[in-house]
Amino acid sequence: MYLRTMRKIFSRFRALQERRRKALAVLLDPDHCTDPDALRRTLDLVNAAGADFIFVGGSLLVESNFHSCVREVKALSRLPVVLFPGSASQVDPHADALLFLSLISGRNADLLIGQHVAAAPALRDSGMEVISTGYLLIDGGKPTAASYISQTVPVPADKPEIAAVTAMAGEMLGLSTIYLDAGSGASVPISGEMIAAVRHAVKTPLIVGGGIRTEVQAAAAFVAGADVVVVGTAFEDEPELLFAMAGAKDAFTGR
Ligand code: 1GP
Repeated sequence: MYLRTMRKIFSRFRALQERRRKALAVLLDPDHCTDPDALRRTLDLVNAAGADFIFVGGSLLVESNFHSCVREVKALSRLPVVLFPGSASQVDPHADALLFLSLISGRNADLLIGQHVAAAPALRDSGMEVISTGYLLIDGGKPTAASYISQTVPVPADKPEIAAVTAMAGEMLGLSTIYLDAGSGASVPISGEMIAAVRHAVKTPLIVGGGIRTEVQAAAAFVAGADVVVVGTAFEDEPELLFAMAGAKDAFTGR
């Protein structure tokens, strides 16, 4: 089953690089998707704004609606739904793919390989696309749920060389995608210098998120080398902002 799985979403990531295009992912926190009417309105806006992917997941979920959230999102949007799991319990075969995140900036064995072992049988049986992803937490000016729950120290924001060699090692280990994250709600997004250093260090698709709140910040991440920019908190605070974010993407790619 696993070997037959198509790599549709990863192929889309790759195609972005090859065609010099950019993509926008909206991160939905299942804990904030408990009201069906609000979720419907949210997805109407995501669909209309021109986002490319919907990521679903979180470092810590306190509600029990993860699976219903994934199914509802899938039913209400034509966009690919990609799981961004905080643990092995955040696996649902209704999604199109799962970022199999190994927290390579940290030294917490459970998040480097432990949760993956626990999730592997269900993932194999699901036939879902699994995208091996080197996940790096970068200091975003304050502790975040990701840094606290993972009990790891983020890469210092002024040490792009550390992020670059960490990503390089991840690529050498066979991880197919790199995700640089300042953590949800970060005070400051990841610098262009940091993103560019990682961009030059690896050939994998590069996802960047955490603390991106403006069109200018999204554009800066794209210019520095991000293939996919992820927006969560800013979208929750001001949904209409998504149109401007999508504009940043389209302006960069000249569409
Ligand atoms: C966090 O990259 C995502 O994992 C999005 O962060 O919520 O700050 O946009 P924000």
